[in-house]
Amino acid sequence: MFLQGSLFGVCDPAVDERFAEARRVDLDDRSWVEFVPGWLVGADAVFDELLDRLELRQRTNIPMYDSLVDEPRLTASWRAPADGGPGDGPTTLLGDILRLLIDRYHRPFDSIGFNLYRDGNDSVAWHGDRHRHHVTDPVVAILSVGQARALRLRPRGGGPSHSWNLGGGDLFVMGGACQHEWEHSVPKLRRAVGPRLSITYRHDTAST
Ligand SMILES: O=C(O)CCC(=O)C(=O)O
Repeated sequence: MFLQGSLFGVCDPAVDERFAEARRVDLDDRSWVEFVPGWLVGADAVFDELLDRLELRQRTNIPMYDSLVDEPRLTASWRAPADGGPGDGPTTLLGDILRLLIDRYHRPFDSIGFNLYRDGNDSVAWHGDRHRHHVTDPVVAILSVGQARALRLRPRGGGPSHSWNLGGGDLFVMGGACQHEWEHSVPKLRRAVGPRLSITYRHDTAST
């Protein structure tokens, strides 16, 4: 069964409500990831629509080690209304996806972060998401549209890394102790690559 967006007309983008292609990988006995290749059909239309609608900005003066740097990507964010419900989402489809993720992963997803990697020079360094300091074992779900970029995971502080190429409607979910005990990054690329937008669902409290 495919859930369809309603904004797009004839070839409406759609996601697979059954998550039929989901592949789960246990990174260790506390941390897991789930990869659903091509979960969103019509990802290019969603990419174009979001690029038109979002007010993407570059964050500046970000503390990095001993200096302040401009973040090498553009970002925007959406947060659910404070009434406790998931709200409508920034578009109908993204709101429907938020509700699907709540049902599948049993977490109260309430925000969406958008990250635009304009080309191979844009990146994000190794990190665990900061909300791990107030949410235990948060689940983070990343839907990728546009060109594929590598998302890497390694044990916190270093060690052999795993890599997934994410773009074109792929869904990638990190759960268990991933944000506490693992770090993730999107490395810069030396070769030319087109833009990728990651649509990142998070929850700011622990349970549904
Ligand atoms: O863009 C991605 O796939 C990763 C995003 C991310 O790690 C972050 O914004 O914290």
